[in-house]
Amino acid sequence: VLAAQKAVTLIGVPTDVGAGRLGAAMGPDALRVAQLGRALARFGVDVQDIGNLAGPPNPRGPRDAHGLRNYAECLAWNQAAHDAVYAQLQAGRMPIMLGGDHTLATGSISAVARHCRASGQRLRVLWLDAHADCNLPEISPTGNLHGIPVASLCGQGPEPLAALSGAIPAVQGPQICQIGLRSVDAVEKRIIQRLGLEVFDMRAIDEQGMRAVMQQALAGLSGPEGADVHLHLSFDVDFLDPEIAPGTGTTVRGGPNYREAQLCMEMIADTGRLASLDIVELNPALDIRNQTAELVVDLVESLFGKSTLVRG
Ligand code: B3U
Ligand code: MN
Ligand code: MN
Repeated sequence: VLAAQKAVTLIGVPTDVGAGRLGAAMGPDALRVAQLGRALARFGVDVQDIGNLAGPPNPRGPRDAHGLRNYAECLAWNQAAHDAVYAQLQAGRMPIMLGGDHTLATGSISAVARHCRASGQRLRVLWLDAHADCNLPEISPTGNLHGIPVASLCGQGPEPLAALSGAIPAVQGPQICQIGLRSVDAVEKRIIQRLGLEVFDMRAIDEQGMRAVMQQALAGLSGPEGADVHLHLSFDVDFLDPEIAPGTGTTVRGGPNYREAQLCMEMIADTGRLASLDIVELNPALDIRNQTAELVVDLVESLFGKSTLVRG
């Protein structure tokens, strides 16, 4: 196994309160139907599935005075995600959060940031997504909280969310590397710059290829120089091209194909530093015979070292 941990805990977080359409709340069970746990156990990983966290239902509310929809419910779910992820990190296990919409990364990554602060590790976040997710409440075109987690983690936006890790900001912009972007709002482009995020958009992948992009994104992680790095992967399923991954709420054409996605995961596996993972925005109501969930399981297998040959 090439992940940093041999003990993994699956944490289902069944909510779509941060999304614009319903269905991502069924993501955790679709991943179980696709046998995610069994796939990991085949690599000799000790897999524990603690089931689904509980939280408020989706009120499908309008935008509030700050421009956000379902804010109180989002906060409750993120607090629950934070607590569950932190407990698993403290127990020395690798948390895999099964979302749920991408708002939940505020909770999970806040827990990882808290853990890294306490243990003196350096945190690196890889954010695979078609979107930048760094809107601010006032400028968000939709008011959906799954469009703001990166800004929240970097200390922008509503205070209780930004403060979940116990420190503001939970993460510095340059610690976050976004890959696969192809739908970024005009104001978000300025926020990306202001926060200092590292971004490899689809144009970078087109021009340089996935291999060169991942080499840059993962620079310094392998070997002794990366020994104290905790690598967190936040995997929004809409990162993938909709031709191979239709089961997600905000598809954008022109994403990585099957081979590019596999290479991306294999190169992350090669670092040996992966220590926590979010799988978010899987929407079984939009999927075809659970194929997107099965693809995600296939890719997570690569993330845990299922490559063809022994290399290096
Ligand atoms: N940037 C838009 C669209 C969006 C972001 N993330 C998703 N969609 N999934 C927004 O609503 O903030
Ligand atoms: Mn996202
Ligand atoms: Mn997205």
